[in-house]
Amino acid sequence: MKRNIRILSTAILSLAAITSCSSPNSATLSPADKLIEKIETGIENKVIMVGHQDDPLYGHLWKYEPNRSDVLEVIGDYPAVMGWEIGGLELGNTESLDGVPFDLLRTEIQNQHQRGGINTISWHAFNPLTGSDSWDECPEVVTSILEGGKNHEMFLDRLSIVTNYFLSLKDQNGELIPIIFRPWHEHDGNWFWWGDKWCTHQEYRQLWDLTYNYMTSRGLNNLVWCYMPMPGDDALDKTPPTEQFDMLGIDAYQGKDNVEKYRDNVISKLDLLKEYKQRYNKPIAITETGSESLPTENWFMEVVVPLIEDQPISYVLFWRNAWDKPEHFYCSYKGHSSEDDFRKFNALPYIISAKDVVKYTEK
Ligand code: BMA
Repeated sequence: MKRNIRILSTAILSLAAITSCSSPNSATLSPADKLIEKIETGIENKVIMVGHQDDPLYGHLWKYEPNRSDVLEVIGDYPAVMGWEIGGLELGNTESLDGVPFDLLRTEIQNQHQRGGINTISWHAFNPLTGSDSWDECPEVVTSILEGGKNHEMFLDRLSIVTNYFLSLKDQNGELIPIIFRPWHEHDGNWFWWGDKWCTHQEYRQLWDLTYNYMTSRGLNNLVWCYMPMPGDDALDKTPPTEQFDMLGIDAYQGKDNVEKYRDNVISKLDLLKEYKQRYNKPIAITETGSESLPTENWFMEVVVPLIEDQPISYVLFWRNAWDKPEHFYCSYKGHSSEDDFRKFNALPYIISAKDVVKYTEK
């Protein structure tokens, strides 16, 4: 799914079109290329897609009820973008670290694709060195899984399991479903074993390279690789080569009622994103955000809206509403005091949910 391969194939297609006197058919684009085109079209049309993590799988105090969704119950539609988590898949587990069965997850990915919506996947990978989870802050893990490291083969096995799962994400016609994939996210912090403190910039790039090359070589042409630029990084240093990523995203959370800090953080990260957008000519998004338990009144309209209106972002994704932790929710749900505010947010003409994705993102 390298950009230069795309350019080459576009050139071949254009030539074919000239010789056959017909226009290039979008059916010949890879699933990833089609999704990138949709994302770019949405930005050109100045719409922002609303996203929610794990939306139809579970919500505030409920889980696995077919067709249920906290967002649906508040706004009358599913989110345009659904985020999913695969941590634990690489161990051969049948359920994710959040207890979600991967078979059920596949079905919901297919449902979201079928309704015209967009899927994105994050991966809180377990620590291959200690066996603990991804928050196991620990040096030498990345070194141990790179080529020559003692866990390299083990890591390739894990990549293989993840790749096999991605290869199983197919639509009714047997076509691979496009996915925005966000591996090795939030590497600017130190809370994950791939965090900034735990590996050099070069090792991080090698980790990305290994992941990208392995998965691509196994035939995954449905992944839109999303890289998170690092604030303060004066570029090109940690950033993967341009042909190894397709879009850019940031994650930013509001701590308890700390609105000012959140604003400053989002503004500076968006500035960085736009700088990268310009430099690399790739679409951008707010790939994770939220304020746990939504303590700030009218948070969506008064805090989020001023930050995102007029910004050239593809989507904004609010983090999950856990079924088993009553305080751990980032999106509105039926009965919560933020309901009206979230409805107003979604009623803005430029905020779109699942039913409008095709209309605004397909040419
Ligand atoms: C975190 C929290 C955790 C969860 C993880 C992966 O931000 O929501 O409870 O396990 O994401 O989904």
